[in-house]
Amino acid sequence: MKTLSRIAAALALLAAAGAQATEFRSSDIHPDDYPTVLAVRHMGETLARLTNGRHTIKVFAKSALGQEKDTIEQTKLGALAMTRVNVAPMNNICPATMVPTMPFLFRSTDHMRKVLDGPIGDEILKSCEEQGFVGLAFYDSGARSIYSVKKPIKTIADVKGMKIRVQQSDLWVALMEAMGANATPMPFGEVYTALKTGLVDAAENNYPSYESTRHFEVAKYYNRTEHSMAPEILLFSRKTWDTLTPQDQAAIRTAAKESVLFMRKLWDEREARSLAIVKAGGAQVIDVDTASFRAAMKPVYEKFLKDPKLQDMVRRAGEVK
Ligand code: BDP
Repeated sequence: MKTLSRIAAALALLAAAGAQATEFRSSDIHPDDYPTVLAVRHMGETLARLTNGRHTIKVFAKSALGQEKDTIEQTKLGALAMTRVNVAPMNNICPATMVPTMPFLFRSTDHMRKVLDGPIGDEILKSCEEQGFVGLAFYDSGARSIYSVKKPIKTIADVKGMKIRVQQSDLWVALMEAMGANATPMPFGEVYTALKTGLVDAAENNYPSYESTRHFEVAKYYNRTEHSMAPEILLFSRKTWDTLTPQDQAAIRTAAKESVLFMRKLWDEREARSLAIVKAGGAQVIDVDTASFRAAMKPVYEKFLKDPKLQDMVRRAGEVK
């Protein structure tokens, strides 16, 4: 009996040693109270619960570990376990992420959520594995609109010749050029100064980012172009992933999926709050003739969706009711 329990104790010790306790580091460019940051923290709590405290997540917010392109690189190398970024800086790396970026693809928030929760979303997440990333989930990022410093935008003609900051992606450059603008790609952290010094005339984002960055103080016209609903993506390092047990991988996936629902609730609240803050701060929300923008987007689809697989995803996305 005694020998048996000693063996059992030794086995338990061995198992514990094999399944190491880890604090996974995750990065985000947004501040501590932003929905994406809170959602990954929530995911960490779920993960700790599912693994009896063996695994946790520490979120480094406010670009503490770098801008999105840097943290993507670190995640690929395994120097960082996770990163939460927009799909834009992944567009060149993992082409299927272009699909949910495509201009005017989603009819509504509900439509976007349904597509990303279904097989198309899963296919996009999976497609990043070859590039060294395990795609865990998408988070909402609302609709992006152009905000300008000097004059409001009512139709596409008003955009002609404007210098507009875009995320670092070839697709985004083409999208803005198709509107007649001069696209200026740069990291998020440089946009405030670029607007302030006149390096760019405008930028584009959702209400929460327009508000949290205080961009609304320099660019007061928020023109509701709502040209893209490019979502956020949660990426895990494939290098780190491959060292984990299937049970731990499953726990991470479950925790990530749970955080999506949590995030959506926060997101809806934050959008409303941010809109109120920017309006109180003097921003003017301008209604736009979106049809003129929509009509100009054909070349973007033609140029970036040459791959029949991607074309098919866009077609199927359109069919999701
Ligand atoms: C915000 C996204 C963030 C992007 C940023 C940008 O949440 O991931 O980096 O836009 O425009 O909405 O760069």
